[in-house]
Amino acid sequence: MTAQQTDAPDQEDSGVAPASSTNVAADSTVKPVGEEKEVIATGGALYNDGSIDYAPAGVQFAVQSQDTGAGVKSIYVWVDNSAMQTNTAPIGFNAEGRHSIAFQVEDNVGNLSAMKTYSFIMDTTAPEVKIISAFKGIQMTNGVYVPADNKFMIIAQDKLSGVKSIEYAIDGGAMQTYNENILLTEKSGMHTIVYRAADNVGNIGGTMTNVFYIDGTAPVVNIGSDPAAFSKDGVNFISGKASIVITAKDADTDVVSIMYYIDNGEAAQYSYPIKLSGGEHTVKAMAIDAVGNESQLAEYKVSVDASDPSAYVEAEK
Ligand SMILES: [Ca+2]
Ligand SMILES: [Ca+2]
Repeated sequence: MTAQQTDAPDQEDSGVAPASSTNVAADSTVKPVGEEKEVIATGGALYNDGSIDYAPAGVQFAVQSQDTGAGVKSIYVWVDNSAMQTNTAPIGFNAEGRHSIAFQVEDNVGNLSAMKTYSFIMDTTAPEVKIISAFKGIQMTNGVYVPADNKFMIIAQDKLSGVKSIEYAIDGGAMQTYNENILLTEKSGMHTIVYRAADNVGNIGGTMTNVFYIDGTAPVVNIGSDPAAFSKDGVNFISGKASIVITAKDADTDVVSIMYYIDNGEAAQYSYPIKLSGGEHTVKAMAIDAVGNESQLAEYKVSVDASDPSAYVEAEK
């Protein structure tokens, strides 16, 4: 059948007065496809990435023909690898992937046009989309915690027509276009980011949901002693055998580090117990939680009384 194309004479040599006919019903929604104006698409917008057209599911193609002479008699098409058919209706496709329509037009006096082929890629799959947290969240029993200044990135991939847009919304707000990393401005507590992506032929993925918690509060640090100090005249007295004890609690996540300083010395990692020499001392401490929040420096002044009391007997005279 394909040998017919070599027989096609040049239509301009027909010498017949100009007249035209078309066998495709006019449709105000039709659009030319690529450079092959003979093929038009209906039922969905096409996208061209510079090398080939992409079409969504449901698209149909019609072959337009025109003859400035005796008029068009038939359009012959070869759809993908199927046998030649006389085309009478728009051509639809089911499978995702590359397709082709080869076509040839015959006029009423037996002239055949050259065979042309239109190729496109059907894209029926929405992009895959995922969200990535800059801070690797801390898993607690009620959920995953991130710091208040965390950033989220949304990444979408589409293997055919490509990603056109990503949208997201925070805490039930309006969907907005994703252009750059999402920088949180929310406060401690539970939050939700919903997000989705669309490809260039209009396939929109399902809405994904990311639930997370913000830990925006630093631990609370307390410095004391074991046994407890004896307070006298506003001074905390402990014996040389007592230990300095530092505790820290975090409302949302865990305390991962407690640093302490004695008398403005070098910072050290706290481990129980701390023993002090006799005299006046100042102990300072700070704690860091699992998402990196640092507490204020807590301060504790203590007087270590390392001398045993003495007892004496006074002789009566
Ligand atoms: Ca796609
Ligand atoms: Ca915290």
